[in-house]
Amino acid sequence: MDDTRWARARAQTQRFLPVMALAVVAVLAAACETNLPQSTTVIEGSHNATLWVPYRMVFILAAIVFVAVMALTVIFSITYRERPGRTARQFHGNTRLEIVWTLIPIIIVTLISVPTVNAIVAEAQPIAANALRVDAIGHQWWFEFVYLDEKVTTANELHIPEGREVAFNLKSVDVIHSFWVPQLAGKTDMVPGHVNDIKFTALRARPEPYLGQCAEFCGTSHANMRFRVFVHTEADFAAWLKSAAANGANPASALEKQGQEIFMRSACIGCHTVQGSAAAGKVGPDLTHVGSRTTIGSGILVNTPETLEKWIANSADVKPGSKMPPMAKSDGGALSKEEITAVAAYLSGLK
Ligand SMILES: [Cu+2]
Repeated sequence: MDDTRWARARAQTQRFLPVMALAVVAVLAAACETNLPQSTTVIEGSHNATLWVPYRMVFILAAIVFVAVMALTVIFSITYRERPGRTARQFHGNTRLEIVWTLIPIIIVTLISVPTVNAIVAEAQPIAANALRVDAIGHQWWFEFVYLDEKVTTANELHIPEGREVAFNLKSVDVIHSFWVPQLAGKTDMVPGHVNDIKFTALRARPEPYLGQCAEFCGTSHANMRFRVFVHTEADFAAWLKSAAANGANPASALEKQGQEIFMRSACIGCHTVQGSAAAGKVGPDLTHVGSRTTIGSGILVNTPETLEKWIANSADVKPGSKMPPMAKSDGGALSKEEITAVAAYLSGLK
C-alpha cells in the first residue's frame, strides 16, 4: 500500500471509532436492567433454577472464548499486518498449536456436559404425588388452563400455589404455540395432535403476576398471545380455587340482568361457557369468572367495562386477526351502544 492509501485507511478508522464506542456503551447499558419481566436470568421457578446451572456455565465459557478469539484476532491483525516496508505474514502448520486448539473444545464440551446431564435427569423425574395437574391448551390467540382434578377452567390467567409442583400437559387445538413464562419456566412447544409436558414449582408467592407469552410464531396476533401467572400462598390458592369452581354470579343490577338476557340469546353461548347457565360453548375462553380477571384479550387490555365494550363491539379492532366476530343479535343485526354496555356490565359482574 502506498502512503496516501494508508492515511485514508487511518482516517476512516478514526471516524468510526466514536460510533463503535457508542455501540459498546449502549450494549453495556442495556445489560444493566436485570429484573425485566421477560428476563430468563431472574430465577423464580424450579425449572429455571435447574436450567440456570448449565445456562450460566455455557454463557461464561462462551464469553471467555469470545473475548479470547476477538483479542487474538485484533492482536494478530495489528502485529502481523502489512505496513510500509513490510508484507503481511502467513503461517502454515504447527502441530503443537493444533493439539492445543483441539483439546480446548474437548475440555469445554466435557465441562458443559456435566450440568447438562444433571439437568436432563432432574427434569425427567416423575411428577410429584401432590402435584397440581393442569392442561395448558394453545388457541389462536389465547391460552386455556384446565385444572384436571378440580374441574376448573380459566383463560389467560393461571393461578398456582407457591412451593408445590405444577405439572402441565401442553396441547394445541390449531397450530404450534409455545408455553413460556421467562422467570418461571419454558419454552416448550404446544403441538397439535401431540402432548408435551413441563413441570415446575414456583419458589414464592408475590402480589404481582409473572408474564407469560407464546414463544412460537402462530399467526397474525402471535405477539398478542400473552398470559399471566399468579403465585399464591397455599391458603390463598385454596380460596381462589373454591371461587373459581363456583357457578357464574347472578346479575346484581337491572343493567347486568339486561346484559345477561342479550348474551344468552346471542351467538355468544355457542362459543363461550358460563358455568350454571345455558352458555356451554367450548370454542372461546370460559367466561364463568371473566369479571375477576385483571386483563382481557389474552393479556393485552386491562379488564374494565370500557375495554370489554370495545372488545365486544369489534375485537379485531384491538387484536388484529381475532377470531371472535363482532357481537350480533340472534337475527344478525348489530347491537346498539346501550346493548353493548349492558353485556359488558353483565360480564364485569361475573366475578
Ligand atoms: Cu404464538
